[in-house]
Amino acid sequence: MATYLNIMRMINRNNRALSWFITVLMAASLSVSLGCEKSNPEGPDNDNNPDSLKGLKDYYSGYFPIGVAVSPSSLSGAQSELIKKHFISLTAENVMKPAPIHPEENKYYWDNADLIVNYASANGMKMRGHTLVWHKQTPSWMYKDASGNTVTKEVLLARLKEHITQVVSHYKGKVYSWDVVNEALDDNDSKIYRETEWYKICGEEYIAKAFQWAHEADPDALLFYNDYNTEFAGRRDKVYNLVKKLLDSGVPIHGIGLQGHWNIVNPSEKDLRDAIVKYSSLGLKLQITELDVSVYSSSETNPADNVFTPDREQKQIDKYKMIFRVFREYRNVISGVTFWNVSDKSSWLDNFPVTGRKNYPLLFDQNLKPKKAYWEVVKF
Ligand code: HAH
Repeated sequence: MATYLNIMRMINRNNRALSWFITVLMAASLSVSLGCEKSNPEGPDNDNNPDSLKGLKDYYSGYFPIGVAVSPSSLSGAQSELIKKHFISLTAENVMKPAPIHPEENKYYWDNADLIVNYASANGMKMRGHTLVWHKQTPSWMYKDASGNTVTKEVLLARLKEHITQVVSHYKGKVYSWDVVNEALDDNDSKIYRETEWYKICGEEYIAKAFQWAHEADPDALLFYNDYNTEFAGRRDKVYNLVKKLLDSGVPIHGIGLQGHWNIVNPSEKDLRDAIVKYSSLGLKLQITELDVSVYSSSETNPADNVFTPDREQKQIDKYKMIFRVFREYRNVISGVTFWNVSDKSSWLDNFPVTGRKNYPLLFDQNLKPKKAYWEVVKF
C-alpha cells in the first residue's frame, strides 16, 4: 500500500491521466482480492481450476453428508466417477423397495441391493435404506391369501414383521438409517391417514409396529418417517402430529425425512424455515432424503412445454441457492442431504407427473457437467 502511494505521488506530478488509469486498475484488483465472497469460477470444471478437484461432498464436509439415489447401472463408467467425486452417501432408488426385494412370499432377491451396499462400503460411503413400508412398489401377494382374498390384519402384520426383520437384519451394520414408513399421510387436509391397503387392513397400528420391528432387527439403525410436501402448512402439522404421537408412546423413531421434491416456485424460504423449526422442536434429526428442483411449477402440465429456458434456469439457480443457504444455517438439525438421481441425463421427473416431459432437476447436466446452480450451491 505504501509503495503504491509513493508511485502515485511520483506519477501525479507528471501525468494526471496516467495516474487516473493506474488508480482504476489498482482499485479493481484490490476489490477482487478483498471480496468477502469466495469466488468459485463459474462453470469451468477443468484441471487448471483448483475447485474442480473438490466435490460437492467436500464443500459440505463440515455440514452434512451429501448423498444420491442410484440404480445398480449407475455404478460404472463416467457416472460412477461422478458419484465418487461428489457424494458420500447412497440410497437405492428402487431396488430395496418391497416389490423388487421381496417379490414372492419367502423369496428375497438381494443381488441388486447388495451391489449398491457393497459399492458404498468399498468407497467409504454411508448407506441409507429406502423403504420398508409403502403403498407403492409393494408386491400384490403381500395383501392376498392363496385364494386371492384380502388377508386379515393378523396375517398382514405378521408378513410385515417378517419382511422388516429379514431386510433390516440382512443389512444390519451396513445401512445406517432407514426410511421405515414412506408417505402414510393423505394429501387432503381433511383426512389424516392415506387409505392404503396397510391402513385399510391394519389401521394406524402398522406404523408404530414397523418402527418397533425395525428397531428390534437393528437397534443401532436410525429410523425415519419419510414424506413429501412436508413444508406446506396442512401436511406439516400432520407429519408433526404423527411423529409426536409415536414419540409420546415410546416408539423408536429418530428422525423425519423431508423428501425435498421441490420446484422453481416451492417451497418458499418461509415455508422451509417454518417446517425445519417445527420438526426440530421434537428433538429429532432431519434429513432431506430425495432432493430435486423441478424446472416446472406444479400447475404446469403441458408435455410440449419441456424446454429448459434461461428463465427456468435462473429460477432453479435461485431456489437451489436459497435452500442450501437455509440448510447450512440449520446444520445442527440436518444430518443428511440426498439428491434423487445423479444428473439431468435421467430423473424420475422425466416421467412424473407428466409422462415423457423432460425435466432438468439436478445439479449436473445431461453430460454430467456441473450446472450454474452447482457453482452457486458451493459458493459460501
Ligand atoms: C417418491 N415419492 C418416493 O419416495 C420414491 O421412492 C420414488 O422413487 C420417487 C419419489 C414422491 C411422490 C410420488 O411418488 C407420488 C406422488 C407424489 C410424490
